[in-house]
Amino acid sequence: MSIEKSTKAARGTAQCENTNINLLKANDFVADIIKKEMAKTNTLLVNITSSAGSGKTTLMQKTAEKLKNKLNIAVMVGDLETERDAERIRETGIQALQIVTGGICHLEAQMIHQVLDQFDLPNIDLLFIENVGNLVCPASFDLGEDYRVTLMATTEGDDKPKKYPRMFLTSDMMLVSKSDLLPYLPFSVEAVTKDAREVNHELEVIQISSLTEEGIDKWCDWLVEKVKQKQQV
Ligand SMILES: Nc1nc2c(ncn2[C@@H]2O[C@H](COP(=O)(O)OP(=O)(O)O)[C@@H](O)[C@H]2O)c(=O)[nH]1
Ligand SMILES: [Mg+2]
Repeated sequence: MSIEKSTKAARGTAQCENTNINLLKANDFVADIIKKEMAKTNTLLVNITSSAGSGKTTLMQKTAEKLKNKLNIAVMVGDLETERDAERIRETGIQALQIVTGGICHLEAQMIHQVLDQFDLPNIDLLFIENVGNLVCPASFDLGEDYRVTLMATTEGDDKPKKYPRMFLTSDMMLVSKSDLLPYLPFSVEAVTKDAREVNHELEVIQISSLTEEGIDKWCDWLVEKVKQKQQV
């Protein structure tokens, strides 16, 4: 590459970095507004992240089934296209709103804030955000959540926490999902937990299966406890 070209490329990169920094600053400003809104109504906000297909929507359905008689639950779900996940979640009888990002690979705080008035927040104990499926971009965007929970499916391979450290560093909980498939896969729960805790030593870990319900009660108890804590504040 010529000096002129490489200087131009370097300037381009610097501009991109500045744009990214400004974008993230703007995002954090709105995330703070969301936090304040949630504090007013004592609504627990949980951001669910993972790769595509790790079982987020199935877990939302299972969680709604288990907890809807105990807590008022609602979900907002982000995807690049279609209403499919919101339709699946609505079948359980709870409110679910689809946010179609139109190609954007993550949800931003502004997208959440824009739809908040469609929820009766004073009557919602637990609001989930099912983020767009990938372990990269959603890691950088604070959505004002109280907790970030990342699903790590047994079908993805147990080497992901060190490859995508930011997601695991910024999460409070890792759910090792699809545990019913463990007998058929070369996946070590011990190894994935060790790697994830080397990235984030405070990370909580629960092994779950939405199919056999392994770990689902433990997950639901965790949620109920966090809702209680939020409502005591
Ligand atoms: N074996 C197994 N399959 C699951 C489990 N949870 C979800 N799946 C399947 O994994 C696929 C993707 O699930 P989905 O909930 O749509 O994942 P999402 O893209 O993360 O929302 C679907 O075919 C589900 O039926 C589980 O606990 N065990
Ligand atoms: Mg989904």
